[in-house]
Amino acid sequence: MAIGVFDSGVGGLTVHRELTRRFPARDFIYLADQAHAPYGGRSGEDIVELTKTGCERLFDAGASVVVLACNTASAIALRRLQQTWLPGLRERLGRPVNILGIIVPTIEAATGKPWSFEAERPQEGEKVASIAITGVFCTAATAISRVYEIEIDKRREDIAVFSEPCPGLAGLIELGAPREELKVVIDDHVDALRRRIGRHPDKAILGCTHYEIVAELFAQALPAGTALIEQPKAVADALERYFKTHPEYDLGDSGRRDFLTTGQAGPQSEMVSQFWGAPLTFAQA
Ligand code: DGN
Repeated sequence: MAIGVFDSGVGGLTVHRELTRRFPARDFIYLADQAHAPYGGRSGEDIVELTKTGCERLFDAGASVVVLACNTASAIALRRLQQTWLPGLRERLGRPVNILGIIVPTIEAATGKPWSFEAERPQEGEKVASIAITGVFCTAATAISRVYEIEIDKRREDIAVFSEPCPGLAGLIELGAPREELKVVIDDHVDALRRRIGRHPDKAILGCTHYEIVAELFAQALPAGTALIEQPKAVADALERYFKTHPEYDLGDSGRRDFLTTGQAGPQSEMVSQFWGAPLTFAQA
């Protein structure tokens, strides 16, 4: 059995790399749905169906837990699949399985507040001392879902959230576009967000796992005072806590690493190999 990691493409590798560092002895199966990437401009129904099919492949290949290493799928499909699909699947497979998302762990890292913070919210009429701004760079689908705004607002009244959709950026990274081209696009979005809110954000979340591959371009475009939240680390922290309280999952212990794609099997772009630190080849799913 294994930990499954799912994304529309190569973005989830940023989460996978951190998870394999954290759980080196565990078995991992990575699935990139490159035949259907990018997800960011697709309809909600499409994203739910594609995510379900991807998870099914991973469970059939022996995953016990599938991490949706994709903000778009976590925002749009996670709750639907957990509520409507998982119970039947567990019955069919006859073993414990689960699907976990990456947005709540990221929000907990960004706000320092777990779900139970609800009780500590300021009373109505109580003054909030100052408002900090968190900017979220993400796909159009994630921005439209307003998941970051909604979830952060549940925890903190002193944080204002502004999502900046970056349509097309994940696709460019997926295809290994030149860094100079990506830099222009990223600089534009950072500037668009600054103009929209009147200043740079205090914290920034790269709310699309693809963007983490070029995190240094975001860091260069943002001022030194803007703290970048590390989503892969936040996810690994949350998973470590989760496995401590959920010993029922068989995660394998032979250190196996499989990389599968629904698209064209073969080597990934130079940019991905650079990020990975070695040439990376996907096999056909
Ligand atoms: N990497 C994914 C995300 O975090 O949203 C999806 C990118 C895409 O398919 N557009």
